[in-house]
Amino acid sequence: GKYEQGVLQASNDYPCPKDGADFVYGTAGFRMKADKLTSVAMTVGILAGLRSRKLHGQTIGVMITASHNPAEDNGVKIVDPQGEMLEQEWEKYATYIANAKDPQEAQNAYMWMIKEVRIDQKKPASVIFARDTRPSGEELVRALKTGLDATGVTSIDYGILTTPQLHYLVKATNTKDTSHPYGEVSEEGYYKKLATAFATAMDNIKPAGAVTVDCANGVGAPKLKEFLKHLPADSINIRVVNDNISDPSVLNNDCGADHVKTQQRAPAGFDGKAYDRWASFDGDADRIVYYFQAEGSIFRLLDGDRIATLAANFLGELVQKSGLADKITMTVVQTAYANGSSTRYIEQSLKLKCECTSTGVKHLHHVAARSDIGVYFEANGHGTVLFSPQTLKRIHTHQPESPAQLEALTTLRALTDLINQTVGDALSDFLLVETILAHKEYTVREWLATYTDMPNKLGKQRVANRADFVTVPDSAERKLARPEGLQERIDEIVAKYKDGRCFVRASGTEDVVRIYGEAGEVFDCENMVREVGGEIERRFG
Ligand code: 16G
Ligand code: ZN
Repeated sequence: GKYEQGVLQASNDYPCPKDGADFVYGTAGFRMKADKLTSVAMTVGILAGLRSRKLHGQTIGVMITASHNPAEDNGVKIVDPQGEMLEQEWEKYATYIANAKDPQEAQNAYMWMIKEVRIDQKKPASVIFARDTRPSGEELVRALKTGLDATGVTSIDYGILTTPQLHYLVKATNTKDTSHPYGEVSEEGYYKKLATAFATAMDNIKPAGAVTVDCANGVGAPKLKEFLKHLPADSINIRVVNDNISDPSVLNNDCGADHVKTQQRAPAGFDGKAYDRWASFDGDADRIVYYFQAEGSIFRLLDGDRIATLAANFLGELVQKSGLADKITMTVVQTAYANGSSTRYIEQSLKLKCECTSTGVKHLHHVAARSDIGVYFEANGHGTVLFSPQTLKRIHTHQPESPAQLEALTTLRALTDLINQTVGDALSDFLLVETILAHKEYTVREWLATYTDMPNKLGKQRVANRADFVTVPDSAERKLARPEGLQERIDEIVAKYKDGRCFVRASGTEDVVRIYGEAGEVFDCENMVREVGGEIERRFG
């Protein structure tokens, strides 16, 4: 073989830690304390190269980030050719190579992969990579590069980027010589694509007034500022806060989308007056939530559910006004954590199809990709809109029959460029929301008033073994198959509360089970979730 010697050498340079860390490629790739991750980054280089060779030299991406986690954490994640997440089947290969205990085992694992997946080592391999602002990223990049170089992979280091920017570049690279290039293959090209689309979508429309963006002191800050240079002055009235990327200790600290969503309160540095519009990105800028304070400092969150309903509403109107309503259907994809009122609003007011999937971006993305237009958002603010290739073609070839149809169609076409269709993108989603608010002349208050959330609570409970909590297949995690009898007991509790809904699932990211509940009254909701939590603590804690 060609590169076995290289693999041996590379894992000599970056040996697996002696305490035998159990690395697992999960929903967010590998993620942990950064100093444990060096050998893993090297093996990801090897694996990304194999993946590229397997796919005939198509370019694969590697992103180094730990998103909303603390600054001392880091992570490594592989991006497939169209900007999607790594195919699930390959997660176990990534796990397998990362856990090779010594150089010899690493070499064996590599050779096993070549045979198992049938990889032709003579095929070209190409990988592009980037990292967020975490200082540990530099060392991880060196390790990654060692794995790539050792196995003859052509690579490009894009330096510091947001996660969705890297996804964009992967797709742009792999489509550049096709009849439908996704965009110019550069960071600049990404800004130009968004800026042009935004300008078109906002043509003759008055911007929605001042907005403040909390960038979690992460990579979103410099990138948002860079993007703004591509916009004509006064096309948006924006202020960027929490933009300190020189002090790692402040990254995601008391700020950012995850903090705002889980704490249900404004970030550090909040100085908004009543009804001022604010948004928060997370640490790698793939999530966004909006919020404001009502009179009496009451905090109001406009989360992923709100962005999904806003986007679905507006896109639906555009499709109709363009004269495409009988040719294009739209689906909204949510998880069980979506507020029940948002689901009812989508089905009953917007008259759209709504589907519920398991938690995790790949599940939502997959279901959304089956529709003409698939709008998907997790409540936590990660989401986007997918247009099927056929739908894109329809939108671009449709002949408008009136000036009004042309106007709607022009905006719709611009939105297909404005929306990052590879993955949730805080910057792109931000521009989408700003566009919609401007068109609809909505204030945050009017946006919130489109429907009223059910009182809800997200609790968690430590248990002896969370793997004992198994959900029913195809239930979108809304029902437990095991532990035996627990679901029946939950149903009994829920039945006591008016309009109650409650489900329990094991977290994929924390050693707890999560308990989500909704009920007609705040007081009932609190009691119901507490009662279910108590039951679980007593029997399984
Ligand atoms: C991961 C998922 C996120 C999900 C979260 C749930 C991806 C890229 N990320 O962060 O979508 O909301 O897990 O966490 O899929 P939990 O399992 O702890 O509730
Ligand atoms: Zn993120």
